Amino acid sequence: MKCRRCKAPALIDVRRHNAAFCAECFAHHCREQVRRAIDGFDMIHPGERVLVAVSGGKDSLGIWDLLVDLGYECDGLYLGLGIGEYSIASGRYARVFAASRGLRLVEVDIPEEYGFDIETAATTVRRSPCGACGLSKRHLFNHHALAGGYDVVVTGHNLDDEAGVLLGNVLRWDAPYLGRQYPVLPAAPGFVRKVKPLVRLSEREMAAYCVMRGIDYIVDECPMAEGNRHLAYKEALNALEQRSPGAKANFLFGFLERGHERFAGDAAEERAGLVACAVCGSPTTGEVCAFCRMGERVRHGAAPAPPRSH
Ligand code: Q46
Ligand code: ZN
Repeated sequence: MKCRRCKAPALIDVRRHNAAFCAECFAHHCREQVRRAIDGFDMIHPGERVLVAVSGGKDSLGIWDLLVDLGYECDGLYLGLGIGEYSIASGRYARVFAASRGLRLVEVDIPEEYGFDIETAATTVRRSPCGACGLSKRHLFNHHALAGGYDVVVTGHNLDDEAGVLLGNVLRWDAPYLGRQYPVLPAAPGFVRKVKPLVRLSEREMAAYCVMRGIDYIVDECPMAEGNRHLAYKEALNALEQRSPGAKANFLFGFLERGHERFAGDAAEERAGLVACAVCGSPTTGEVCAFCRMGERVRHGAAPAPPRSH
């Protein structure tokens, strides 16, 4: 097996591209995929301040590394979720990576700053842990990006993540979610732009990228991930990909190119008519946003304190 680009012995094959690469050319391939995603979807403009949502896993550390290599000015934001040993270890990986590259990592510890951890919040409001976690992450990344004057938030969702979520949304024909599923969510009053520059790279490519670049990341899955429906969707897509390389990318990019527009109206309708949360100012449909309501209930009905910004 030879590298497609330089003909040296290859270290990894990428079946959906019918290609194999040596370590150096593989890093070039990953950068190219990110560059094409950014240009193709108009994600980040020159001179903008970028905030990377960092979890300590391969995708978030990998995209931070790739963006810095591509010349973007990016800081990281790590959220301490209070998920026991998993959170302690993942924070450590994020800090070590940032220090090794001389990058700025902003840290927000949810139990310390907001008085609850994800598991307790989930039980109190009778949501799944991932539901409570997702709500907290969306809220806090947006809140801290606005407070810190960033233009855009980058998340490490990869091709497998996005295709898995799409499959779930299609199985339920969830029109507002389908309308929102796009690698760029534009800025709106109270919302910073959110982008997913890893949409053209698979989970396997990101793991290989980190190994080849010497990036140490948390390999253990979050203990709350069990029972997450998306895992089943990803497995189903992996079985299809195995039989027919490229199926996953065709499914996702076919939707983005030909299907998404048909649902865009459903998502826009949802964003219209939002008002500012009485506690934190974030856009919401009710008087107090879901994040502040959740915190309030966990703290046993105490009036929610306005969140501190960094
Ligand atoms: S961290 Fe949070 Fe994930 Fe853990 S609780 Fe679920 S959503 S699985 S990416
Ligand atoms: Zn709020």
